[in-house]
Amino acid sequence: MSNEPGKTRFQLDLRRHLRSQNICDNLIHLICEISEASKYVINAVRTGDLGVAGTSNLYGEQQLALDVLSDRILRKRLIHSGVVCNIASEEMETILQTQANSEGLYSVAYDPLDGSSLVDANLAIGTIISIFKGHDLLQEGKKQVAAMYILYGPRVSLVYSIGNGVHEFTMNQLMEFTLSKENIRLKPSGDIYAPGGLRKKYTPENEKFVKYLEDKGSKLRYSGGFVPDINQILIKGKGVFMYPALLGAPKGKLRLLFELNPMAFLVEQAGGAASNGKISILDIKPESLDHREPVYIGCCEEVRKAVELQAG
Ligand code: AFP
Repeated sequence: MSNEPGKTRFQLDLRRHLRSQNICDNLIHLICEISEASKYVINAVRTGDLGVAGTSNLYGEQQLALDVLSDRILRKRLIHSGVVCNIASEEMETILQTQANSEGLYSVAYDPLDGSSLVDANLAIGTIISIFKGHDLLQEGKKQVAAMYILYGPRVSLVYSIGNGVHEFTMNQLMEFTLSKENIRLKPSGDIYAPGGLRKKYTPENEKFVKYLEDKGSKLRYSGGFVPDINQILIKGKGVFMYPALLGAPKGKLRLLFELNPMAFLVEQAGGAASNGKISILDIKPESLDHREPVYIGCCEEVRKAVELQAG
């Protein structure tokens, strides 16, 4: 198989691509099961009830019927896969143990429908997945063995890494994921930026960073969905996303386990960087399931500049 950066190959499906990566059958099975589950999630997104479920998650956020349904779809599939011992979801309060013996098995943390509040406006959203070997989910992100997301946009795409580059697959008319971009790479610097959070709550350091980006000619490209925003950076090969500490919210908004770790793994695999402003996202040991961190993620040069400005 060609490893040339940016080389496009059609019709190679996800399972065959995974088989060529020299990884164990259980991990191949797990990633394929998640890709199958995403087909039911996209169906729910396209046709399901847009109302609230009448319940809330561990952050006290109101759950949409779609959040609850997507969570059930993924959880069921993971349990029945037979290769998962522990499951954590942004929509569940505690870790679900499905098998006591973790030998040869995996643990999965996921956000079933990130950005679900955008569905009523028919904007792009996604599923984010983080995979560890064994039972421990509260480990540094650098210990992930795989990370992936599925983006539900005008097209459905799946981007994964098992620590050997980042690869994009696109769903075809038969609902199969076929390879559309192999070995995605980020440039050292880029000219698009996606800033999350209310600007009037930015600290002076983050105001300076935005000014730096604007002065160097970066264009604003923020969708309000973490998956499409990170996907844009990966596919365009440039840019930076930030969700900084805010006045009154020193840890920002995004969750380490369900959002930041998997995206940081993917972006670093593509040659980019991810930091909380001080240290690499992948070096942070989660204190709890709901651990949040500020984030600067994307091209190395912009992330380095953000860290430099945080230091004052
Ligand atoms: P939800 O999962 O609650 O819809 O939040 C979406 C999200 O976590 C992420 O997808 C965005 O990057 C971020 O929030 C947007 O937050 P702001 O609306 O505060 O910019």
